[in-house]
Amino acid sequence: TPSGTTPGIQNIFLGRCLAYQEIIKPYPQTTVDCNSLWVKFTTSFEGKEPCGLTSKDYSDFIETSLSSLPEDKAMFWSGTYRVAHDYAESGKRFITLEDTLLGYIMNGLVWCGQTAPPGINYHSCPSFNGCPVAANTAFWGKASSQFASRARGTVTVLLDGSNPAKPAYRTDSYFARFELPSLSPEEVQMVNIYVVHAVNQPYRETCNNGTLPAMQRAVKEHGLKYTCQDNPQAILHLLCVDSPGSLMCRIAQHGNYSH
Ligand code: NGD
Repeated sequence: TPSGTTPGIQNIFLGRCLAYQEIIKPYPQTTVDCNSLWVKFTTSFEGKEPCGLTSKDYSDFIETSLSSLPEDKAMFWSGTYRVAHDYAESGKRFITLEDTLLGYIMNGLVWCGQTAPPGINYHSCPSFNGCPVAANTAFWGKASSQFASRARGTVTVLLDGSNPAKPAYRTDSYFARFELPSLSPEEVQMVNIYVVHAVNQPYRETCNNGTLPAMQRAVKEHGLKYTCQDNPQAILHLLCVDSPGSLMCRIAQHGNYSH
Protein backbone atom coordinates (compact mmCIF):
# COMPACT_ATOMS: atom_id res chain seq x y z
CA THR A 1 0.00 0.00 0.00
CA PRO A 2 1.40 3.41 -0.92
CA SER A 3 1.97 5.53 2.16
CA GLY A 4 1.10 9.15 2.58
CA THR A 5 3.22 12.07 3.72
CA THR A 6 5.57 11.03 6.57
CA PRO A 7 3.78 11.63 9.89
CA GLY A 8 5.41 14.44 11.84
CA ILE A 9 7.20 15.66 8.72
CA GLN A 10 7.42 19.24 10.01
CA ASN A 11 9.16 18.19 13.22
CA ILE A 12 11.49 15.83 11.36
CA PHE A 13 12.31 18.51 8.79
CA LEU A 14 13.03 21.20 11.38
CA GLY A 15 14.89 18.81 13.70
CA ARG A 16 17.13 17.54 10.91
CA CYS A 17 17.74 21.06 9.65
CA LEU A 18 18.76 22.31 13.11
CA ALA A 19 20.83 19.21 13.95
CA TYR A 20 22.69 19.42 10.65
CA GLN A 21 23.68 23.03 11.20
CA GLU A 22 24.20 23.00 14.98
CA ILE A 23 25.78 19.58 15.54
CA ILE A 24 26.70 17.66 12.40
CA LYS A 25 28.29 20.47 10.33
CA PRO A 26 30.20 18.14 7.96
CA TYR A 27 31.87 21.02 6.09
CA PRO A 28 31.79 24.83 6.22
CA GLN A 29 28.72 26.40 4.59
CA THR A 30 26.49 29.42 4.97
CA THR A 31 23.72 29.20 7.56
CA VAL A 32 20.11 28.78 6.42
CA ASP A 33 17.05 29.68 8.50
CA CYS A 34 15.19 26.41 9.08
CA ASN A 35 11.74 27.95 9.52
CA SER A 36 11.92 29.86 6.25
CA LEU A 37 13.27 26.74 4.56
CA TRP A 38 10.23 24.79 5.78
CA VAL A 39 7.97 27.48 4.28
CA LYS A 40 9.81 27.26 0.95
CA PHE A 41 9.43 23.46 1.03
CA THR A 42 5.70 23.42 1.74
CA THR A 43 5.05 26.24 -0.74
CA SER A 44 6.58 23.97 -3.42
CA PHE A 45 3.83 21.35 -3.24
CA GLU A 46 1.10 22.26 -0.73
CA GLY A 47 -2.38 22.58 -2.23
CA LYS A 48 -1.15 21.26 -5.58
CA GLU A 49 -2.07 18.12 -7.50
CA PRO A 50 0.85 15.75 -6.73
CA CYS A 51 1.27 14.51 -10.29
CA GLY A 52 1.28 18.01 -11.75
CA LEU A 53 4.55 19.08 -10.10
CA THR A 54 7.65 19.95 -12.08
CA SER A 55 11.19 20.67 -10.96
CA LYS A 56 10.38 24.39 -11.26
CA ASP A 57 8.07 24.08 -8.26
CA TYR A 58 11.10 23.13 -6.14
CA SER A 59 13.62 25.62 -7.60
CA ASP A 60 13.44 28.20 -4.82
CA PHE A 61 13.59 25.58 -2.06
CA ILE A 62 16.48 23.67 -3.62
CA GLU A 63 18.57 26.68 -4.56
CA THR A 64 18.28 28.25 -1.08
CA SER A 65 19.42 25.12 0.72
CA LEU A 66 22.31 23.90 -1.48
CA SER A 67 25.56 25.81 -1.00
CA SER A 68 28.96 25.34 -2.67
CA LEU A 69 30.95 22.11 -2.28
CA PRO A 70 34.59 21.73 -1.24
CA GLU A 71 36.96 20.63 -4.01
CA ASP A 72 37.51 16.87 -4.65
CA LYS A 73 34.72 15.81 -2.27
CA ALA A 74 31.60 15.16 -4.35
CA MET A 75 30.52 11.52 -4.51
CA PHE A 76 27.78 9.98 -6.65
CA TRP A 77 26.28 6.54 -6.23
CA SER A 78 24.01 4.33 -8.32
CA GLY A 79 22.83 1.05 -6.85
CA THR A 80 25.50 1.37 -4.15
CA TYR A 81 23.70 3.38 -1.45
CA ARG A 82 25.10 1.50 1.53
CA VAL A 83 28.76 1.17 0.65
CA ALA A 84 28.90 4.67 -0.83
CA HIS A 85 27.65 6.16 2.43
CA ASP A 86 29.87 3.90 4.53
CA TYR A 87 32.84 5.09 2.50
CA ALA A 88 31.80 8.75 2.47
CA GLU A 89 31.75 8.68 6.30
CA SER A 90 28.98 11.27 6.69
CA GLY A 91 30.76 13.89 4.64
CA LYS A 92 34.13 13.47 6.36
CA ARG A 93 35.77 11.54 3.51
CA PHE A 94 33.39 12.35 0.65
CA ILE A 95 30.20 14.37 0.32
CA THR A 96 27.14 12.67 -1.15
CA LEU A 97 23.89 14.50 -1.82
CA GLU A 98 22.65 13.02 1.47
CA ASP A 99 25.50 14.77 3.31
CA THR A 100 24.36 18.20 2.13
CA LEU A 101 21.79 20.10 4.17
CA LEU A 102 19.13 19.54 1.50
CA GLY A 103 19.75 15.80 1.06
CA TYR A 104 20.15 15.25 4.79
CA ILE A 105 16.77 16.83 5.52
CA MET A 106 14.89 15.12 2.68
CA ASN A 107 16.42 11.63 2.58
CA GLY A 108 13.75 8.97 3.16
CA LEU A 109 10.85 11.41 3.55
CA VAL A 110 7.56 10.90 1.73
CA TRP A 111 5.39 13.90 0.92
CA CYS A 112 2.70 15.02 -1.50
CA GLY A 113 0.08 17.72 -1.80
CA GLN A 114 -3.63 17.72 -2.54
CA THR A 115 -5.93 20.47 -3.76
CA ALA A 116 -8.40 19.90 -0.88
CA PRO A 117 -7.61 21.22 2.62
CA PRO A 118 -5.23 20.83 4.45
CA GLY A 119 -3.20 20.84 1.20
CA ILE A 120 -0.91 18.00 2.33
CA ASN A 121 -1.97 14.37 1.86
CA TYR A 122 -1.15 12.26 4.93
CA HIS A 123 -3.19 9.31 3.65
CA SER A 124 -1.61 8.26 0.35
CA CYS A 125 0.97 9.58 -2.11
CA PRO A 126 1.56 8.34 -5.68
CA SER A 127 4.01 5.45 -5.94
CA PHE A 128 7.40 5.94 -7.61
CA ASN A 129 5.99 5.12 -11.03
CA GLY A 130 2.48 6.33 -10.24
CA CYS A 131 2.61 9.74 -11.96
CA PRO A 132 3.03 10.70 -15.62
CA VAL A 133 6.00 12.81 -14.58
CA ALA A 134 7.08 11.07 -11.39
CA ALA A 135 6.62 13.45 -8.46
CA ASN A 136 9.78 11.92 -7.09
CA THR A 137 11.78 13.06 -10.10
CA ALA A 138 10.50 16.64 -9.87
CA PHE A 139 12.33 16.97 -6.56
CA TRP A 140 15.20 14.44 -6.65
CA GLY A 141 16.04 15.16 -10.30
CA LYS A 142 16.44 18.87 -9.61
CA ALA A 143 18.28 18.22 -6.33
CA SER A 144 20.66 15.80 -8.07
CA SER A 145 21.45 18.14 -10.97
CA GLN A 146 21.97 21.13 -8.68
CA PHE A 147 24.24 19.05 -6.43
CA ALA A 148 26.30 17.83 -9.41
CA SER A 149 26.61 21.32 -10.86
CA ARG A 150 28.39 22.40 -7.66
CA ALA A 151 31.06 19.65 -7.84
CA ARG A 152 34.66 20.81 -8.37
CA GLY A 153 38.02 19.07 -8.84
CA THR A 154 37.93 15.28 -8.71
CA VAL A 155 34.56 13.55 -8.38
CA THR A 156 33.96 9.94 -7.38
CA VAL A 157 31.24 7.61 -8.67
CA LEU A 158 30.38 4.22 -7.12
CA LEU A 159 28.52 1.81 -9.39
CA ASP A 160 27.23 -1.70 -8.71
CA GLY A 161 28.91 -4.32 -10.91
CA SER A 162 27.19 -7.30 -9.27
CA ASN A 163 23.43 -6.78 -9.57
CA PRO A 164 21.83 -9.25 -12.02
CA ALA A 165 18.65 -7.11 -12.13
CA LYS A 166 20.25 -3.69 -12.76
CA PRO A 167 23.17 -2.80 -15.04
CA ALA A 168 25.95 -0.75 -13.41
CA TYR A 169 25.37 2.23 -15.71
CA ARG A 170 21.69 2.70 -16.57
CA THR A 171 20.76 5.53 -18.91
CA ASP A 172 17.52 5.99 -16.91
CA SER A 173 19.29 6.37 -13.54
CA TYR A 174 19.39 9.69 -11.71
CA PHE A 175 23.14 9.58 -12.12
CA ALA A 176 22.96 9.28 -15.93
CA ARG A 177 19.99 11.64 -16.41
CA PHE A 178 20.75 14.42 -13.96
CA GLU A 179 24.21 14.22 -12.44
CA LEU A 180 26.65 13.39 -15.22
CA PRO A 181 25.10 15.98 -17.59
CA SER A 182 25.36 18.65 -14.86
CA LEU A 183 29.07 18.19 -14.12
CA SER A 184 30.98 21.22 -15.31
CA PRO A 185 33.83 20.37 -17.72
CA GLU A 186 35.53 23.60 -16.56
CA GLU A 187 35.27 22.87 -12.83
CA VAL A 188 35.62 19.07 -12.77
CA GLN A 189 39.12 17.82 -13.59
CA MET A 190 38.65 14.07 -13.15
CA VAL A 191 35.91 11.46 -12.73
CA ASN A 192 37.04 8.44 -10.71
CA ILE A 193 34.72 5.52 -11.42
CA TYR A 194 34.70 2.66 -8.91
CA VAL A 195 32.90 -0.54 -9.87
CA VAL A 196 31.76 -2.30 -6.70
CA HIS A 197 31.68 -6.11 -6.67
CA ALA A 198 29.80 -7.90 -3.92
CA VAL A 199 31.97 -10.31 -1.90
CA ASN A 200 31.86 -13.88 -3.27
CA GLN A 201 29.67 -12.90 -6.24
CA PRO A 202 30.70 -13.20 -9.87
CA TYR A 203 32.10 -10.05 -11.50
CA ARG A 204 29.09 -9.37 -13.74
CA GLU A 205 30.40 -6.05 -15.01
CA THR A 206 33.88 -4.58 -14.91
CA CYS A 207 35.54 -1.42 -16.25
CA ASN A 208 35.93 -3.20 -19.59
CA ASN A 209 32.67 -5.13 -19.74
CA GLY A 210 28.92 -4.60 -19.73
CA THR A 211 27.67 -1.03 -19.49
CA LEU A 212 30.97 0.50 -18.29
CA PRO A 213 32.44 1.18 -21.76
CA ALA A 214 29.27 3.12 -22.67
CA MET A 215 29.53 5.10 -19.46
CA GLN A 216 33.17 5.98 -20.15
CA ARG A 217 32.18 7.16 -23.64
CA ALA A 218 29.45 9.33 -22.12
CA VAL A 219 31.92 10.84 -19.65
CA LYS A 220 34.42 11.53 -22.45
CA GLU A 221 31.77 13.00 -24.74
CA HIS A 222 30.80 15.37 -21.94
CA GLY A 223 34.39 16.64 -22.01
CA LEU A 224 35.63 15.01 -18.82
CA LYS A 225 38.70 12.93 -18.01
CA TYR A 226 38.20 9.70 -16.06
CA THR A 227 39.77 6.68 -14.41
CA CYS A 228 38.00 3.39 -13.76
CA GLN A 229 38.86 0.82 -11.08
CA ASP A 230 37.26 -2.50 -10.24
CA ASN A 231 36.66 -2.91 -6.53
CA PRO A 232 39.46 -0.74 -5.16
CA GLN A 233 41.04 -2.05 -1.93
CA ALA A 234 39.38 0.55 0.27
CA ILE A 235 35.92 -0.50 -0.94
CA LEU A 236 36.74 -4.20 -0.65
CA HIS A 237 37.87 -3.68 2.93
CA LEU A 238 34.57 -1.99 3.79
CA LEU A 239 32.58 -4.84 2.23
CA CYS A 240 34.68 -7.39 4.09
CA VAL A 241 33.38 -6.21 7.47
CA ASP A 242 30.35 -8.43 6.81
CA SER A 243 32.28 -11.49 5.56
CA PRO A 244 35.73 -11.35 7.17
CA GLY A 245 36.35 -15.08 6.73
CA SER A 246 35.78 -15.26 2.99
CA LEU A 247 38.78 -15.94 0.79
CA MET A 248 38.90 -12.53 -0.85
CA CYS A 249 38.78 -10.89 2.55
CA ARG A 250 41.67 -12.74 4.25
CA ILE A 251 44.39 -10.14 4.49
CA ALA A 252 47.35 -9.35 6.74
CA GLN A 253 46.92 -12.25 9.12
CA HIS A 254 50.46 -13.52 8.77
CA GLY A 255 52.19 -12.25 11.83
CA ASN A 256 52.40 -9.92 14.75
CA TYR A 257 53.75 -6.57 13.67
CA SER A 258 53.80 -4.99 17.11
CA HIS A 259 57.57 -5.35 17.53
O1 NGD B 1 12.06 2.11 -9.39
C1 NGD B 1 12.23 2.74 -8.37
C2 NGD B 1 13.37 3.59 -8.16
N1 NGD B 1 14.44 3.91 -8.92
C3 NGD B 1 15.17 4.79 -8.20
N2 NGD B 1 14.57 5.02 -7.01
C4 NGD B 1 13.46 4.29 -6.95
N3 NGD B 1 12.53 4.19 -5.98
C5 NGD B 1 11.48 3.38 -6.18
N4 NGD B 1 10.59 3.28 -5.19
N5 NGD B 1 11.30 2.67 -7.34
C6 NGD B 1 15.03 5.95 -5.97
O2 NGD B 1 16.26 6.49 -6.39
C7 NGD B 1 15.30 5.26 -4.66
O3 NGD B 1 15.07 6.18 -3.62
C8 NGD B 1 16.77 4.94 -4.73
O4 NGD B 1 17.38 4.81 -3.46
C9 NGD B 1 17.28 6.14 -5.48
C10 NGD B 1 18.57 5.89 -6.20
O5 NGD B 1 18.43 4.90 -7.21
P1 NGD B 1 19.71 4.11 -7.76
O6 NGD B 1 20.47 3.47 -6.65
O7 NGD B 1 19.25 3.23 -8.86
O8 NGD B 1 20.70 5.25 -8.35
P2 NGD B 1 20.41 6.53 -9.23
O9 NGD B 1 21.62 6.79 -10.07
O10 NGD B 1 19.11 6.46 -9.93
O11 NGD B 1 20.28 7.73 -8.15
C11 NGD B 1 21.30 7.94 -7.22
C12 NGD B 1 22.02 9.25 -7.49
C13 NGD B 1 22.95 9.60 -6.35
O12 NGD B 1 24.23 9.99 -6.88
C14 NGD B 1 22.24 10.73 -5.57
O13 NGD B 1 23.07 11.91 -5.58
O14 NGD B 1 21.09 10.32 -7.59
C15 NGD B 1 20.97 11.05 -6.34
N6 NGD B 1 19.65 10.64 -5.76
C16 NGD B 1 18.66 10.42 -6.63
C17 NGD B 1 17.42 10.05 -6.18
C18 NGD B 1 17.14 9.91 -4.85
C19 NGD B 1 19.42 10.51 -4.42
C20 NGD B 1 18.18 10.14 -3.96
C21 NGD B 1 17.84 9.98 -2.49
N7 NGD B 1 18.70 10.33 -1.58
O15 NGD B 1 16.75 9.54 -2.17
